[in-house]
Amino acid sequence: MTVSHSTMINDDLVRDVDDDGNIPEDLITTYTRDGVVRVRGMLRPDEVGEFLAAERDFHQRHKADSLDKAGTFTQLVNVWRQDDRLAQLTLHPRIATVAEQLAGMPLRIWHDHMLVKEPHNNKPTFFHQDRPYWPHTNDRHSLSCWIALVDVPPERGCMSFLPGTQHLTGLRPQNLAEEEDLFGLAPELRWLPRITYPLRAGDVTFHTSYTGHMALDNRTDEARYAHITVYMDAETRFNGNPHVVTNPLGLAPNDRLDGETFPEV
Ligand SMILES: O=C(O)CCC(=O)C(=O)O
Repeated sequence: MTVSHSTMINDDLVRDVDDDGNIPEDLITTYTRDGVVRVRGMLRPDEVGEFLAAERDFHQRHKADSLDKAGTFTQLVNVWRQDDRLAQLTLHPRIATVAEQLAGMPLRIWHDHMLVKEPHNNKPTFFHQDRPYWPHTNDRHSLSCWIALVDVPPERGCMSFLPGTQHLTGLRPQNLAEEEDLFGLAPELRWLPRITYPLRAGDVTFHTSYTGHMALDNRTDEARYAHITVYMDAETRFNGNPHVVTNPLGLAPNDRLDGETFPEV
């Protein structure tokens, strides 16, 4: 389908954040209550243009290396380690400042990833939590910033969240290609109200790593470019389990996740 409004730049920019990364107290309250919050106008239009160009270039050059083979999206992980322009996005100080206000503690980068949904991809990303995938211990909090680099209305694959599920720990990792997996583990979640946040280019959402979430399929004629920066408690240690980010690093259980791979923000 065709989405008629601008798909590149938020031309009637609404900003919930100033250039230094200060946000109103009520957004912190929303994040604490729901485990998710939308922050509009995180990136200025000039920044969106630069980062989208970098994201498109990188995607064209590397899409064959996608970790996802199910056709849900192109998933390219730790792009900031390979591309200087994208490093400026992942390490963006304004975004990190907001993340630390929400988390209420010093943070490090865990990893980033680019998630591109091709036009008419016909595949939602089904409900899951993030934290069960990760080889972390000694962590008090972790959260993702989902950055829209094009306008992402529901028709192009924006995210929906299960508010309050940030308190649900201890589930095994869920399969994001299986619609029923999370609900099979926790049937009561099916009846929670869901929050869907359409995003203009440059808007973001932050969700905790336990907040259940999904993304719709892309039914439009344009690709959905999202860049996700994942932050973890600066005290996080490695629990010894396999993960694509830590597998090459030769870590021992209980090692700190620090150094240049996991910089403080
Ligand atoms: O954008 C998507 O399709 C899913 C994103 C997601 O699950 C996440 O950012 O944790």
